[in-house]
Amino acid sequence: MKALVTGGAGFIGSNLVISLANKGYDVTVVDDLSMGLTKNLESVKDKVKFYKHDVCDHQFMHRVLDQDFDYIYYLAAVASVADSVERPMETHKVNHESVVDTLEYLRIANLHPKKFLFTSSAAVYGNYPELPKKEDSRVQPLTPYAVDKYASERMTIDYGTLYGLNTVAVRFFNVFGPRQNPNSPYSGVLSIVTKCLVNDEEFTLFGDGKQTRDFIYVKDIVNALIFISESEKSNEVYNVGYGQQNALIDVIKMYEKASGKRLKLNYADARQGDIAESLADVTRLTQLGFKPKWGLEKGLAEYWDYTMEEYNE
Ligand code: UD2
Repeated sequence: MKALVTGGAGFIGSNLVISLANKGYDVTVVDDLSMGLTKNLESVKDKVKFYKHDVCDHQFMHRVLDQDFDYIYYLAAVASVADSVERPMETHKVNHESVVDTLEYLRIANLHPKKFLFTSSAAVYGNYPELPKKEDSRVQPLTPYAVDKYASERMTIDYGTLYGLNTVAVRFFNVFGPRQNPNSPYSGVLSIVTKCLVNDEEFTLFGDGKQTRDFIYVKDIVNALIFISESEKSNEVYNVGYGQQNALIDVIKMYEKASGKRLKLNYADARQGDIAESLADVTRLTQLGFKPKWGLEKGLAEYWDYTMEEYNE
């Protein structure tokens, strides 16, 4: 089986590539390393074909797509919401135009992967209070990032229904785990907590800690992506979370237990625009037959073990 993973050197991408390569897939990665790192793929570097290249180079992407993949996982993106607000046009090229160009090339070159999977985000739901978020809940994309994610997932589904491609889109909730980069204030909160625990640094908790999120371990995300792409069903959008709502402060406590360490907390005002509650309705994914293997507590424990191994190397 031949798989293409764009953004395969990033946080979720590298976890996916490692899993696919270890399952025996013939994996090709396109990543310009603007956010990803080659060291993320160190363990599979002899098994994976790697192109350091921008997905916005359409001629290049067409040549890659001509290799006729069975599965295409489209994870390349400027993953920072803040960056999309600073540079809306540039991020639009990556987060939307490159996706449409890929779909269009599949159409005109008459290429028919078993699945084209686009990765979207819970950001498309915005600030409406209705919970849990169902795939057909109202959307409210409040930033260029969210607009582009929503537009790209619609294009993905429409290319499926209009031109007979097998496509799916997934909306990630709050993903955590190995290789998530903690170095921006907008990095995933648990990567920042991890860094603080390792270095005995103070963690700034924005708000009272009662804000809730549907955190999901990256290995369950990867299993879900593979499961969804291998399923018969196409032209559908799936929420990917656990369908469990946890207060940030409770997750921190769970993580303290898993790590055997105490986090030094510094409380600060809630971030402007911070969402109070987030929760996925995962009925659609569950009905497809997917069951997560890890869960929050085991995921946190494994994330900590991984971090310690890295730290002691
Ligand atoms: C997630 C996505 C974001 C966007 C948004 C849409 C991530 C990393 N971010 O933002 O891209 O899709 O969902 O709803 O997945 N926090 C602290 N201290 C810190 C950092 C964060 O207290 O140093 C808090 C933060 O204020 C928030 C919570 O932790 O209440 C989670 O923050 P986050 O940035 O990991 O994720 P979120 O859900 O705000």
